[in-house]
Amino acid sequence: MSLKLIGAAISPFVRKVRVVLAEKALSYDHDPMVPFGVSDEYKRMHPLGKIPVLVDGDKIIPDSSPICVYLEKTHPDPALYPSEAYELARALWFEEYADAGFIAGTIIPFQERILGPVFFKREGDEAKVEAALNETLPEHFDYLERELGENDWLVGNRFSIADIATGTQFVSFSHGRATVDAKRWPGLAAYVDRVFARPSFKAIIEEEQASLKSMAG
Ligand SMILES: N[C@@H](CCC(=O)N[C@@H](CS)C(=O)NCC(=O)O)C(=O)O
Repeated sequence: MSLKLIGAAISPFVRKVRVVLAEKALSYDHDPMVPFGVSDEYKRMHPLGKIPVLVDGDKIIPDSSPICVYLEKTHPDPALYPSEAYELARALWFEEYADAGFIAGTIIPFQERILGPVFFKREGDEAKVEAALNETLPEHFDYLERELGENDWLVGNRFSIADIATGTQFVSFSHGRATVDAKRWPGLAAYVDRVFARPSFKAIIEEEQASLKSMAG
């Protein structure tokens, strides 16, 4: 049965699922629906009216986190979730942290520099960007730098859902022309480069950059 992913590619949560699909070399149909004025039919699949939703035959899964677990269980190879209890708990923690907390800072440059001006035709607010960069994000970057230590990846020193969930937020951040200061956070800056260089992320980033460029005109 073929998979169908619903949701615009520029959403960090849709991107998270697309990276999992790419890591697992799964093909799928993609409906790039934007979550504004969503239909009643869509709300029957996702009562919150958010993206993404995955459809697998008669199975409907809303929300990126259960979608990624579903893909892991149905296509276990390569494994993107640690099997050891503590590592699994840590990976799920980083996923929750990125999805529900870290995003509040990383999305601001994208919202104010791209989403507002390009999609909603409103002027971006650089003061909000400065506040995110100088007030909100430094403590998150300190935390991630500390958690990475000398490791290449966040959990068990193996690429996992923790890196996908965190990495997708850094992609939005970079679309907003923002970077991690490598002098202040050398480990984190190198980590972001490492995540972006993975073939799964790289292809998706290049595709999104091209479509953002064409939308900006
Ligand atoms: N926890 C959800 C978050 C999904 C989410 O917030 N998606 C945004 C797009 S990035 C959305 O659909 N927003 C529309 C809305 O909130 O009505 C997930 O992981 O799928």
